[in-house]
Amino acid sequence: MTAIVASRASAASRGIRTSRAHAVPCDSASLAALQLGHAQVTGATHIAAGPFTIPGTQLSTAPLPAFCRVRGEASSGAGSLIRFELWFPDGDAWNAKLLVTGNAGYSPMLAYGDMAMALRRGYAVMGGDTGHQTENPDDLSFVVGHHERMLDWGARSIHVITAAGKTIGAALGAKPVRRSYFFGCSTGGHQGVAELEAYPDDFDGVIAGAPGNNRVRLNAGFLWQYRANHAAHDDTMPILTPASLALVGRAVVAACDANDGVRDGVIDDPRDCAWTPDALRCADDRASPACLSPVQIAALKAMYGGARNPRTGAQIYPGWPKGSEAPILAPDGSVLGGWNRYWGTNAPARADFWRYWVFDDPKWDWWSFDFDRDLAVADAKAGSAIDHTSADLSAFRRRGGKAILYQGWADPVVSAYDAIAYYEKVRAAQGSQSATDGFLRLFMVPGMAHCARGPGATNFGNQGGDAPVCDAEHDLIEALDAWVERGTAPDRIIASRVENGAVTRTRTLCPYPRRARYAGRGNPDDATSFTCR
Ligand SMILES: [Ca+2]
Repeated sequence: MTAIVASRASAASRGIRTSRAHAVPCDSASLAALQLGHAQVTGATHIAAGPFTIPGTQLSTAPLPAFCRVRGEASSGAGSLIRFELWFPDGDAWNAKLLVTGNAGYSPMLAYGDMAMALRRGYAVMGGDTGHQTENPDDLSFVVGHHERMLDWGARSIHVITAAGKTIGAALGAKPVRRSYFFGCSTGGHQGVAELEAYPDDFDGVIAGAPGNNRVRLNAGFLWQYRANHAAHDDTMPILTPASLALVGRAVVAACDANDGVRDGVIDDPRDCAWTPDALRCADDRASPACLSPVQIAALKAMYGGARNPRTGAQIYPGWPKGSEAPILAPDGSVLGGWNRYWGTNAPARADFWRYWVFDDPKWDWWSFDFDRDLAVADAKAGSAIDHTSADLSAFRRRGGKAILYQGWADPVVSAYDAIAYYEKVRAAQGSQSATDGFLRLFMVPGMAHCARGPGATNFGNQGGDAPVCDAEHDLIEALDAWVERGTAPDRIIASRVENGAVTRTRTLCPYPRRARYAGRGNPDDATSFTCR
């Protein structure tokens, strides 16, 4: 408070006029004078209304209202540097709430699309770089010799910048931040779950999509896929190819699409799908583009089965569901999904994770990895720093927090089965479905790949832009806000399928374990033909 008073005085002494009485103006000197504890404002710029060019890209956001763009640095201790931005809407536009966005993969990139979306709704929004500064977003060597950066990346960076953001927001708006929310998917989902567990006072509400919070095991899952897809010690010839996955995807959908009562190219719940790879076995046991060889079938079965401890047989990470295999192409031809994005071609996906986060060995050999002994090493070294899989969310529940988890059934990155396993663990710790429903709900999304897109109805305010209808029944942030502010829990979320700018299908998403069931009559492209049961 002292700092805020001091900076008001300094602004006044320089004759700066502000549109709001007592608000700290949007300029670098005034904001740099704020006492932020482990953070410092390094610059502030007023941005006029209009499209905003996303830093480091040629892309622009949709038009934004005028805002103050604050840049800052935070630190959780020696060796830690976390860069962040906070965007604060002009004038009376601020809704007195702060929304903190999460990250993707191991990238320092901010979720500018999400920030723009929330800014337009009146939120002060922020995002940080996880404590990772390298030119190449996939360079994972930044943690070598810096264990604290692993801690920052996993969760602590969000905690540290959120504390700073609350003070900066209060200074710019001349009133306290009344509500704070977190919004992220993938690594952002990981960060959201970490916040629920480790920093339950940071947020009144958390949205965590496709959470990668079981990170060591997730990367072990990728490694398992790679090894299943190659003859031992042979990195040259994958057993299954993207074309094989497309073949499998077509067969799986043909076999199981109608199980849910609607033939729409989407398997609503892959647990109902009894298809097995043997159905594609080549008649003469020789591989052809139209069928699978015995070796390919064995590889596919190993992948569906998921990683297991060779000594105990315990599941390390579940396999990926049927319906998540095939490459998904965007209209521009880019590949959005499919196992091939993460199984690695000549080296396992995220090999650098094992090299730099676990073994400190740039020459680490994935063929020597032991899924018993070496996984224990990984759990102790990296898991202790970055995994957030505790079922104890009681502190978050006690403080009145609300959390929405969501997960695509066709996600080839985070296995839907792992997201469900985490949810069920939390529910068991709560003791009942109703106690869990009171503060935490998981929405499974049929036909959605990683965080967004896919053959299903996958738009509900989750992909850097507003849902087609921006209200609590159709949009994640609005749903969370209604739950926190008014106690209106999301009993369903209506997702839309948007093609060429038009809504072509709507579908009800239900709080797990309920599913949207087709009533057997009515338009199957209309959410009103489905009920949660
Ligand atoms: Ca279907």
